[in-house]
Parts: sequence; structure tokens; C-alpha cells
Amino acid sequence: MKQFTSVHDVSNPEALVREALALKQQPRGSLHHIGQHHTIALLFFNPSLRTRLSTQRAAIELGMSVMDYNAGQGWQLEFEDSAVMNIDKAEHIKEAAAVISQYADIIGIRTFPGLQDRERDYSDYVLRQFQQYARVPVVSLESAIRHPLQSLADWVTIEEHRPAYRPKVVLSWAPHPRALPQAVANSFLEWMQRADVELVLTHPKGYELAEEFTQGVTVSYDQNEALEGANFIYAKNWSSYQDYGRILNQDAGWMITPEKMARANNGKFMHCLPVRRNVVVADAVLDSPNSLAIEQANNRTYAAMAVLKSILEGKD
Ligand code: SN0
Repeated sequence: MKQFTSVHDVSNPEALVREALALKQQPRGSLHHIGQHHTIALLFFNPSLRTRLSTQRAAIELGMSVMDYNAGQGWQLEFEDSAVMNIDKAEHIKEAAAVISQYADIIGIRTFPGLQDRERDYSDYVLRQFQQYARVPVVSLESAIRHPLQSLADWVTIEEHRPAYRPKVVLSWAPHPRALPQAVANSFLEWMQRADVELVLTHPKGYELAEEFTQGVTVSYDQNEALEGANFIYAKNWSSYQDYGRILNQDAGWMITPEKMARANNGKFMHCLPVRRNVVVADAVLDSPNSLAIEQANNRTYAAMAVLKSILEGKD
């Protein structure tokens, strides 16, 4: 693999899922030779708990060294070409990306969307600028519009709990007090469309996601109908794509409750975390044995290991 910014960078996503599951079975300390003498730099423009720590953990398991940089607290970077840098931006992405490429063999970038300018966000500006100017492989640690490491871990988790038949997987919008990115939902749809599952997306009117991610996906505005017989219920909030970055409603009727779960078929609850308890999901669901949220987070390590290993080995 040459880079990891979306499912499109992966020649065989299902094989990558199998690789992550295989890596999960390996004894600790048995994989250090794979990344020995290699270094990964992790750059965070935004907060991160799971991505930061699981990617570090993955790199450590592979014997790599890790450099962790809070880019938001460093020099303010200029991303525009031909900019006259006489105001607040101290360093251009051209120099920063080239310099970091001399220190690290792989660069990971975490960057959220501004949720103001849809065109700019959906060009995945910051990630793409790093890709353009970096001289080593770039890994997305969640970009403006995608979170591929999360989606890979989600698929791994579904694989571990998959029934003997083709499962029904429902991605449901849920309420939230803050305007959140569409990245997790976009990415989940993109990856699940490559998996052998029945995929259903449900959300209130006005929360339609970008067409490039929903083409071919069954969409229902009726959450109860969508949840009928579901094997996996993935809850996630996102702000509006149409009315870009806006919160259109906080309808508590969309929260995932035990009553909602009762419509499913012994449904497993999924969320990428962090989650707002009793807003997105009721305690009784999140604390139930059917919640996979903690295991999803565990699988982040094996997803990242599969990705880093594939990049280190330079294979497709
Ligand atoms: C981020 C998101 O993309 O929705 C990261 C998820 C992995 N989530 C949040 O920013 C939640 C923040 C909050 O206030 O609950």
C-alpha cells in the first residue's frame, strides 16, 4: 500500500480486514522485526484519544518508533499557494511536509473540517496538501470527510460478530448538542459497500450525506422501520451536508434506546466513541453486553497494525 486515506487506496479491503484479524492473534512482541528502524510521525490538528493511542500502540507492536506532534500548538501553517505570509502563518506546508518527511518514514495526519466552507472541506484540503508535499506515505488519522482507520476497525468488529448469514447493518443518525463532521458516517458507508452485508442508512430529512458516499445505499427516513431485524446498529451524529455544518434538530426521538434495540435481531450496538451518553444512546444500551463500542476501540490497534504493516512492506 502506498498511502491510506480512503478505501480507494486499498486494493483488497476484505484481505486487509483478514490481516487485522490475523494480527490480533499474534503473540505480543512477535512482530517487532516488521517496523524496526522505522519511524512514524503523528500530527494532530485536532483532539484524539483512540486514534492517537491505538496508532502509537500499533506502531510499537510493529517495532517502530513514534513521534507525536500537536500541530495545532506548533507554528501556524500556511496552505495557500503564492500566499504573502505577512500575517499570522509562520511556515508553509511545502517546507513543513518536506522537513517532516526527512524525519519520518510514514506521516499520519488528523484534521477536522471547518464546517463552514463545504467545497473546501470536501476537497479534503489539508490532507491532500500534505499528500502533495510529503515525500513519504501519508496515513489519514481522520480527515475532513473520512475516517478510514475507524471504518476498517468497524468492519473487523462486524466480522468477529457476524451471524452465519448476510447481516443487516444499519447506520443511524442520532442527536448531538454540537455540529459534528460527516467523516465517520461517510467512511463507514464507503467501506461497508465493499463488505458482504445488507446496508441501510437512516436519518431525519435534511441530514442526507454527500451522494458520492450514498450512491447505491438504501436510505430510510423512518428509523423504526430501518432497525427492524438489524444485526448491527451503528449510531452516529453528523451535521447537515445540505445546509452545510448546521444542526437542524436535536430530536431526542432518534436516541438509541432499549425500545429501539428491541426491534433489531439480537442487535449489536456500535459507536466510534467518544459518545454522549443519554443523548446519542441510552446507558442501558451502551452498558449492555450487546454493545461493541469498547471492542471497536480495541480493534483500532489491529486495523492500524494491518495498515502500517502493508505500507512498510510496500505491497498493494
Ligand atoms: C468526532 C467526529 O468526527 O464526530 C470524532 C469521532 C471519532 N467527534 C467529536 O468531535 C465529538 C465531540 C463531542 O463534543 O462530543
